[in-house]
Amino acid sequence: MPYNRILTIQDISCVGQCSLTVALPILSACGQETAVLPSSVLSTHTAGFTGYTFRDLTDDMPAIEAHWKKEGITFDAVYTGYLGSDKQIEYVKSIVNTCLKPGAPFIVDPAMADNGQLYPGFDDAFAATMATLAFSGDIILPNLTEACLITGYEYRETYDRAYIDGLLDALVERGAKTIVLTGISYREGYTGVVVYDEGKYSYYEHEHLEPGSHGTGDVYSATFVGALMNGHTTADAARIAADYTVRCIKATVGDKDHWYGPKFELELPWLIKNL
Ligand code: PXL
Repeated sequence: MPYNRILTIQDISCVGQCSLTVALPILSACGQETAVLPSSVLSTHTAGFTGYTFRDLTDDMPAIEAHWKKEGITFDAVYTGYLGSDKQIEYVKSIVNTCLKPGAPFIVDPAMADNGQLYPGFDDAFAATMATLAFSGDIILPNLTEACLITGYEYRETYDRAYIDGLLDALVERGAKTIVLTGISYREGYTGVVVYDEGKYSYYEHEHLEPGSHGTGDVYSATFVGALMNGHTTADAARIAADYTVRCIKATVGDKDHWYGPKFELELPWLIKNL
């Protein structure tokens, strides 16, 4: 198993099973050294809870970058998720320039929206800045809503393969290199992931389970990065991440009190075995 040092930059939602509290254990389970840069600390995530606290850590970022630079600390991959502000995105770009090893992948999950809507606290200006980060990445992991927001492509709830092809063209035109587009459904009861890599389209279909809980996108992205850094191809990493995410949702759906995040911990033994 290749052992890499990965930096992941996203928030800590203290309660809610998303972002860093998902990415760190999953990447560790994937056998990867994982460094974290918390973009902010919230008492809970923002989807379904009200009155959460929000401590912005943007202003800490330049000093953290300077210290890493002084220590000569570099990373074999950088993977970003939920970020809190435009200024933060500019700092993230600088950290990637300073600390990512030459030729190493920069993976961006533009985590900011779902089901046609931006998460609370985000606006179109933020989406435009997130687009600049996404298109500077080597691999992007948007859902359909995020892919539309970063390209300006019309969001539709129902669509066909021609619509998705048009969206992929729009992403490539803006500068996307490798695209892993999640939550694409061509028939009732199923959804899947489109991988567009070196001009080739592939699709991995899996069961569609309702209700999908918040944080499943973060489970998906962290698992994708962990599998990729274990040497799997983009398409294989996308498939492993899909299978694991479906298992996590299945482990959660029966428990109505556990609406706020996926019980991903229960399926970590499966992930470790199937990497
Ligand atoms: O990527 C999901 C996520 C991460 N972090 C915070 C969130 C959400 C989704 O709503 O609110 C703070």
